[in-house]
Formats: sequence, C-alpha cells, structure tokens
Amino acid sequence: MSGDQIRLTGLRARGRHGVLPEERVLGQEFVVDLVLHLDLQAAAATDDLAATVSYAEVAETVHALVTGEPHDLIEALAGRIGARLLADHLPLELVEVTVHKPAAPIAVPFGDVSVTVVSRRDALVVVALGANLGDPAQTLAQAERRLRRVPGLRVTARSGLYETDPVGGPDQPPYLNAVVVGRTRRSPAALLAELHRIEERHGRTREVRWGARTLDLDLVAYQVAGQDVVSDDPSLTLPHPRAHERGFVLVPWAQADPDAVLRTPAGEVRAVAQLAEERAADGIRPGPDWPERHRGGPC
Ligand code: PH2
Ligand code: MG
Ligand code: MG
Repeated sequence: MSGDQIRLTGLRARGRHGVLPEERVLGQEFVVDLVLHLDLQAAAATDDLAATVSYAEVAETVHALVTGEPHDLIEALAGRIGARLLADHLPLELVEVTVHKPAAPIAVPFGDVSVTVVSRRDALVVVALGANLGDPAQTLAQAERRLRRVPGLRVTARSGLYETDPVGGPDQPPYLNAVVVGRTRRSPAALLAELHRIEERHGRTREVRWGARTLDLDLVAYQVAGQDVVSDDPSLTLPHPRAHERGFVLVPWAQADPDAVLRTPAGEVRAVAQLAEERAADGIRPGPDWPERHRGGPC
C-alpha cells in the first residue's frame, strides 16, 4: 500500500442499531471514525478533486447508513459502511471503519465501546497485451513479469500467445496478443498508470492511433462482485469499448478465463467464450510458446 490515507473522525449521528428492543425504539448516538487508504499521489500533484475521494460525500454516505436501516450489531454497521464506501468510490483500496457506541446498554460503568472492521477491495481485472515491433514474444513475456510485480495486483491466469492480423490503422506487421487476468485492490486509474509505466519502459510513445507499437497494455475490464465497473471517463473507458468485437482480445481472454463475462456497450452481459467463438476466424492463430526467461551470458 502507498501509505497515503484520508482520516475522518468523530462523525456523529443517532441510529437505532442494537439487539435490545428499546434500542430500536429510542435510538442513541453512534460515532464513526474512518481511515481511507488510497493512492493520493495524483491528487497531490494535480490539485484535482477527481483524482481523490471527496470526504464530504463520504461523510454523507456514512450519516445515511448510521441513521438508516438498523442492524443488531455495530460490526454489521461497520461492515456495511466499508462495503458501501468501496462500491461508491473507486479510488479506495482499503477502508478501516470504527463504530463507537458510547451509550451502549452495559450494566456497569464504562468509557466507550467500539469495533473496527477492515474492508478491502478485491476486483477482477483483465489486461490485454499486444506488440508488433521489435521482438514481440520477448516483450510480452517481460511485460507479463512486470505485471506480476505491480503492487496490489495478483496475476491469476494468462492466455497463450496468439498471432493476429492487424485490425485498423495503417499497414503494419501482424501482432502477438495475450491476456492476463488478476485480482487487485488498486483502482482502475492507479492500474492504468502502472500499465503506462510498463509501456514506457518498453519505449512506447503514444503516436499513431492503432499504429504499430512495441507494447500496448489495455485495461479491458474491471469487475467487482462479478459485475463490470462502467466508466465513461475519456482517459479510461470501462469496459474497453471495442473489446466485445475484437477477436485478438476475446480469444485469449476466453482461454485465460473460460467463465468470463463482459458487459457490451449496448448493456448486454455476454459470455466471453461465446463472443470469442464468433470472432475466432478473424485472423487469430495460436502463436509461439511463452519464451523462457532470458538469462543472458554464453551457454
Ligand atoms: N491493437 C490495436 C489496433 N489493432 N490489431 C491486432 N491484431 N492486435 C492488436 O493488439 C491491435 C490491433 C490498437 O491497440
Ligand atoms: Mg489497444
Ligand atoms: Mg492501448
């Protein structure tokens, strides 16, 4: 974790949480403290609210949950708050929610009682790799190793390498394509920045649209609890707006994750394996094996 955090403490509201019937009727004060873990480097550098999470919005969400539907346990309230904050605010990676119940029905004198529940994001992420300049097999293998080293990303599967006819753009050599699937606590924006860093390390410059490139890493899908996160942000459209029609993404993706689903731009949720089958004839051929790690030196 980056170590960056936003702390919001002493949020007070009346609620009716508790096991005893009188707690449901009368209500009492609850106090919430939050530690929100997220990468704040972009917000610190750009002074842009869109790069972080608004603590005012967070406070309103928490207030609504404390004053809303009652739970028996403050553990349940804390867990609910954590889950809602992660769902509503993509930059959040981990949330520590402490709920205090200073007027709890305890028969002996006490100072305070509180619980802390830690909720982590665990999104499914799909990255498409492509290259058609230099030594594409070595490049993709090295990119895949670099993906494995991205903090907060756990690679769970990779496809084989596929040789594919170029789609769109100027006249250019065939591509090697592959797909890597993983789980992550990082936000889509933070992951995209990591992908750009890996592209840059391979000499990638952003020039001709759909033109030849040493390495292209696309964030194709980011799914939470089995559902695609949808983003219309022009710097990161999710799911990738053309993934559903690109054989060079669908065929390797279906191989890496035969149960994958994808929300199309029309809003339909489709099985990736089925979409892949419809595109399998679009100039997609099994490519070479993944190269072994190059150890260098004479043999
Ligand atoms: N990427 C493109 C454009 N066209 N064609 C193939 N076969 N493979 C690619 O990865 C690819 C493409 C833009 O990123
Ligand atoms: Mg691309
Ligand atoms: Mg790209």
